Amino acid sequence: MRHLRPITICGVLLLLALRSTCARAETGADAWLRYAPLEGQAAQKYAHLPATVVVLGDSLVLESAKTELIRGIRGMLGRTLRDDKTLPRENAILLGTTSALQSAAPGISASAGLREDGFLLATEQVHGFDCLIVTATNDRGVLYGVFAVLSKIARDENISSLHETQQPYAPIRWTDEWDNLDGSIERGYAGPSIFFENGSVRADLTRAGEYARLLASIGINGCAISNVNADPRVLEDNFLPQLARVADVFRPWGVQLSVSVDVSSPRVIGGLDTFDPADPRVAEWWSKKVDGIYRLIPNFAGFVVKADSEGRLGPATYGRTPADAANAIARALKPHHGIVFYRAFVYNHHLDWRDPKNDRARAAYDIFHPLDGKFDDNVIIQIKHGPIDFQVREPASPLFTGLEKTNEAIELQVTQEYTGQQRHLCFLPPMWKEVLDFDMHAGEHPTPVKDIVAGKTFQRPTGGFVAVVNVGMDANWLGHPLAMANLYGYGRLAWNPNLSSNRIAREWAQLSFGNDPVVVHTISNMLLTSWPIYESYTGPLGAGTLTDILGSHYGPGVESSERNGWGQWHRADHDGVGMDRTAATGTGYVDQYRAAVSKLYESLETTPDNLLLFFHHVPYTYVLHSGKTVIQHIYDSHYAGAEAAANLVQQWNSLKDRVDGERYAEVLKRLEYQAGHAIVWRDAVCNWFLRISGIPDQHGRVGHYPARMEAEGMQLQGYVPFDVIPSEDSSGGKAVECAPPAQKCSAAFRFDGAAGWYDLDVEYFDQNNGKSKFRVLVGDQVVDEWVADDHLPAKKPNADSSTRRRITGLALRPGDTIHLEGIPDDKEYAALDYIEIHSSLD
Ligand code: GCW
Repeated sequence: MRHLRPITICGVLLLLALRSTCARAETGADAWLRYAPLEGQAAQKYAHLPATVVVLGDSLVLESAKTELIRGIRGMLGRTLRDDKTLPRENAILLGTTSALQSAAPGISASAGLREDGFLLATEQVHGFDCLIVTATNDRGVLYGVFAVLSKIARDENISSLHETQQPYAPIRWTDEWDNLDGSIERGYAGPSIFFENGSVRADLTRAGEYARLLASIGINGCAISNVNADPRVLEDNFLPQLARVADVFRPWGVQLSVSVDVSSPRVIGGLDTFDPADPRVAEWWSKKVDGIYRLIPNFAGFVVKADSEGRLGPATYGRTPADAANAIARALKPHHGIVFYRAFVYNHHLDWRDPKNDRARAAYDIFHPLDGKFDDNVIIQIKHGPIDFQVREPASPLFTGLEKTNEAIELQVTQEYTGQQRHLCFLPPMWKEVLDFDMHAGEHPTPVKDIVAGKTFQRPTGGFVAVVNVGMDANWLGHPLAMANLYGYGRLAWNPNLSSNRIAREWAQLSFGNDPVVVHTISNMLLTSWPIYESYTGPLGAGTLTDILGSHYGPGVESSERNGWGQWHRADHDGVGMDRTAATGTGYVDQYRAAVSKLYESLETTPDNLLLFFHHVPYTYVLHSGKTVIQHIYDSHYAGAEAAANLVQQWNSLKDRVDGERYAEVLKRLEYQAGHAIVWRDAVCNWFLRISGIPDQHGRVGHYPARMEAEGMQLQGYVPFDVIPSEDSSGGKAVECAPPAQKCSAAFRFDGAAGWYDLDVEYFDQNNGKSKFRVLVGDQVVDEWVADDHLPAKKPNADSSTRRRITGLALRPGDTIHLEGIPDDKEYAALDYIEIHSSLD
């Protein structure tokens, strides 16, 4: 071996020192706008960047563009650009609209055909000086161009010779937030609202401004801040000045404010005895209300409407249609160039489940297709990407081709309501892209969903993209540090749906964690595999997310879909599973698609395996294209999925010391939790299907857990066995609890295995109505203790609260007694399900 010379050792030490500075502690608040210092060679690449920035023009948005540029360059390169107002006598970065640039320096580059919000980045000589030009037709485009330059620098891209035009795919690129005025957020998983608290707009809107900056950096230009389950108070006269304060913090970032409104507002807060859209008094009320809003908020964007849905009032009260309601409101907004998003999420949630022809998936098309052409041109129909409700896999909604003479926007969901609620890693761009790229066959040439919603297919004047995001006051915005990849990915796809998921994942990883190739490769690989992993241990074959649809929408709840009016049925019985939506024998839903698509899904042969149970009811023994039976696929995919979830932990472990300690620890905690909860999912779904089908797992895994000691089978002191409901939510259908008057309980068993190193998995229930304490002892020695203080969505011991604690590296000897102690707290009775013991070498 070669001797290390002292200089090399110094080099190594220096490298280590550099690595530790780059591994700075981070909260995630900066998201993808970290502007972390570039080191050595990477920084050298930008040595010739001009020292001056010149802004031609004067507006809040241009001011943001300039300050952002200065901030980013300062952060990444440690230099403060000079701020100049006139064309320089030295190399410079020029920011301005094309018209401002042309009049200051005639002959300067201008890209023909730039659309609103699009921008041009160009390096060229101006009066003999080398300049980097960022230009657009409007100020917002200039801001977007600045963010693009900064992103290139952060990702180590060359900017010394640029001529690049970027255009948005569609004019509408919005987010919806389901924030309530009391500060709670419907389906929000990252703390309280950044907009509201205690019935008012927050006094401190710093976070709202920071959010607008994040949105602008990915090209989002509109944001509806209040829940679609709307509170009429949002339109009360004394509330409007509060909304204006939010608009003020959005404005510098080119983000237009919107709110969701309740169509019954004219009656509830307007003093009228009706909200009938055909009543002239109602029209006048909306008109006056809207005029008042625009007096305070001149750049107000418009409204979002949810009506006649899930118990909300709507035009049906008066026998009117969604078009009547939408147009009445749209006409009030029209003089101000405002728009109405009318949501197509309208369905009867009291559907008779006994009727095999009933089908919730049909609802949007059945209701909205007959109204095509009846909506005013400032109405946009906002259509969830699938016909049900953000399940882990759905086909594209047939309504996309059901409206040719009506503007459309696709509604996606960044907040992971049905995809793990930011406790499970689930990177959604690959799922969204399946729908966006899906050819709806509405013409001679391909007509993918992305083109239809962008207005390209049917030549609509407007349309685009909306995502429900639900960021909260948690420092990292969405709870899971890796979940922000979904917001980033949404913005990038709304800007350009032709970007690949791979590119988006890599960009995000670079911007959020730096350019270390190992980090970028590992994180993007984790992201890109995460949706298939989540799908495989939750709801495979298109059966829907087999979750508790009546409550949390979180853990497994296979039974909850059935025998109720909500219509998220999978129709599993003793013989088979799946919804028959064919035209021949089922609900006829497939006929809502154009011929080529309906033909594809009508036939069992051509329906892809991953959507089989969405379209067809088949016996459990039906053989998939993969060659497996349906039932064996269900078992195998759940086992493979749980294993793959465990593997995510290993992948993340390999990044220790390569990413900052704070985010490393937070992600690790969540991934370990996910690996445990994937087993809860696996066991609940597999056991449910074993019970109903009676067909055993070919590999003998389901129902057999040799490494497991059930708590109810241990020696109990104080602990009492009880039935967990539904039974598949716990191992063996039972668990033990330490209910009052007991104040401390224990469960013990003798270890009979060979002497060696072992890992212990303790499955316990962490409810949100108490903070029980647990201890594990081997003999007299305490080997672990913890408090069950997580905030899972459950007040009972069930699959939502079931949680795994892994204790690694225990030296066990035959005859050891293992004791579990629980101390209940409040309504949480320190419930225990089982212990599993595995050799540490496995
Ligand atoms: O997915 C369902 C959610 C509701 C939501 C509704 C909707 C805001 O469970 O919480 O209500 O969709 O999209 O309107």
